[in-house]
Amino acid sequence: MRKNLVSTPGWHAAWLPDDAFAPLGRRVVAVSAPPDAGPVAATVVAEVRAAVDRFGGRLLTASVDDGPAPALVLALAPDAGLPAEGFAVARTGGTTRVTAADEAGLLYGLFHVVRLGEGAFDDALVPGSHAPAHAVRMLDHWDNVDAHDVMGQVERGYAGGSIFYEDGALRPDLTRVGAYARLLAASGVNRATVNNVNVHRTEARLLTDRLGDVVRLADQFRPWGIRVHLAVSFGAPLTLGGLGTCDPLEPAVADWWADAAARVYAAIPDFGGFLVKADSEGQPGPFAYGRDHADGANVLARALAPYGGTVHWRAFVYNHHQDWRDRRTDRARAAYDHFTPLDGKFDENVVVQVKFGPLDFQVREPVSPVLTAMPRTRLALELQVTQEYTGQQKHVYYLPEQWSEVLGWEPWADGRTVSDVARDVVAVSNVGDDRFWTGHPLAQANLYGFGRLAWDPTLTPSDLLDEWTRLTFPGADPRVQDVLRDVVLGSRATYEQYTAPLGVCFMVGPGHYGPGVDFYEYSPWGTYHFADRDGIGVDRTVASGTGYAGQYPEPWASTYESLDTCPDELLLFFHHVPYTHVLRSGKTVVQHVYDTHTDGAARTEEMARRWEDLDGLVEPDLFDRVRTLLAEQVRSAGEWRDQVRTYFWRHSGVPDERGGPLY
Ligand code: GCW
Repeated sequence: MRKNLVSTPGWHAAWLPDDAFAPLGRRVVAVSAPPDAGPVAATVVAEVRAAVDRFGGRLLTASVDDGPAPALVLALAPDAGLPAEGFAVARTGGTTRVTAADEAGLLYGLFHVVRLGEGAFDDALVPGSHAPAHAVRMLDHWDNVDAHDVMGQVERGYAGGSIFYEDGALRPDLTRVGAYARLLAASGVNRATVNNVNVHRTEARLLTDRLGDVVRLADQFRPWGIRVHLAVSFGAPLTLGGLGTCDPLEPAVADWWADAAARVYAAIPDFGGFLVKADSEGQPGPFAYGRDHADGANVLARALAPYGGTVHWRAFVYNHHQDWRDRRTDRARAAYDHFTPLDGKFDENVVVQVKFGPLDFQVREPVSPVLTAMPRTRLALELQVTQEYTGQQKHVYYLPEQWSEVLGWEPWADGRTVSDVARDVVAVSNVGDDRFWTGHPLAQANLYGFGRLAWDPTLTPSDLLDEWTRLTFPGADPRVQDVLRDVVLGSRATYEQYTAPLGVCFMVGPGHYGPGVDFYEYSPWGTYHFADRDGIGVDRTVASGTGYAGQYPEPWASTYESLDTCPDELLLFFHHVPYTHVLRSGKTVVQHVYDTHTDGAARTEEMARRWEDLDGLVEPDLFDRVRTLLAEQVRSAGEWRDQVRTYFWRHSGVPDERGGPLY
């Protein structure tokens, strides 16, 4: 048990410490796969070999029949009728047998056994088949090759530099990228985009003369069953190709993309495809030529199609030069207005990638209606593991609590969920070159949870946390699990309590951290609360507002439209109401704001106190890092509490009936 308290050198082992492999490593394990099965199968053999070497077990490869009876058999069985990447598990006669559809399934089966620990060798093991709910489970990296003047090496990155690039170049030593790929594979991720969607000058060249960098990254990811994608600039034919245009309907432009794709596939045969942010926040796109997003996406899709590649084309398109005086323009409407008329016009290998909400990864937004309105288009749900608006990895914010809600939301209230509608699930990575990978050590649970939920969206956040805890702290004192549950579970609700209330969005300060109630109110990026002396909120109804509520199918259009049925937590997203409006909870809006801010900030103090119980039970540097960050969370939550409460008091003149301090 003591060895759990020793820090590992280099980077933290996260959810794959050696000890997590002890139950399997102590046993006789047979891997049954032809020698030419491929690089992922070779990884499985290497993983098992390392585990048995460390813990005294034995690896059988040639034939399962000679030698001692194995406790575990991992077998490739392409004809067993299992779905791609899937595997089946059963236990008979003292042997646990994992049968896999393909080499990726073999690897996922191995990590399944690791997750089960001793349970994998218990005769009570429940047999079953496992396959991913989503074929594409992708992490997007907003990493820049050249550190950007404002955004740095990783745009919206809160965990140090990039693990890929440093000082304007690919890192010479990519060992850590391999270790990262291993962690991702163990969580179920199978795709990675290796550069920022804001494609700047140097990064654009990853498609051309810097392609060798992508080749080297793909080499690190391939053994782990992860295919690499590249964010490309729509303007590349113009800026890199010297064509004088990037009009998607110009044949020379189509030829340029076809050549570029051919070169990429010659170098990386299992390349995944392109990711594009076009006509969005200053990135070039088809609008400049009077073309639409289908024209733009299809020209790239046709270049990739011969090789089986896809274009992930982002729906994050809105006017970021809005005049705050203009009360009709509503940023929330934009993606739907731009994209839904194009349903059916995208080629089959185009995936329209939609942020989960209509705005921008806020703590509380309704689910994007775009996901409900493009039945003839392949869709990807885009989430954000990096905590841009959710505490920037200084605050504990357990994202699976939000993602489960989104994935399980039923747009038609008929059992069909967002997970059923979105074929791909994508998220912006939260990883950097920080020793703990994610800055905040507990933010590792978000990265882990993303992969697991993309694989199986029905897993509960609390089970996922326990799973992550068992792997990350194997053999730890039982108090570790108790404390982690106390600190982590409910943290999304706590953050929501002390930040922007009732579905009002933004209210963040510069850099999107900390309170800034009016910071965006008069900005060109959109207007979010319209507070005056009488009330607050955005009227997005069809009857009297921007009409956004009408973008939903029934029953949600009517539910959101009416003050009587709109859920409290989204009230101010859909309605402008007096401060004294009574919520469905029975409280007035203003008293709700006072109470939640007082209680939410107080809760962070309890979280910090609870963490102290782990002193001496986890590695000292992990303990200290979380302690320091919790102190910052307490400070920041107090600032949020005081600013938001005081803002509401000054605007409404209504006192806090609980008598808390107002300034
Ligand atoms: O969330 C916003 C961020 C930008 C980001 C953009 C996007 C990569 O503030 O930094 O740019 O969204 O998703 O494209």
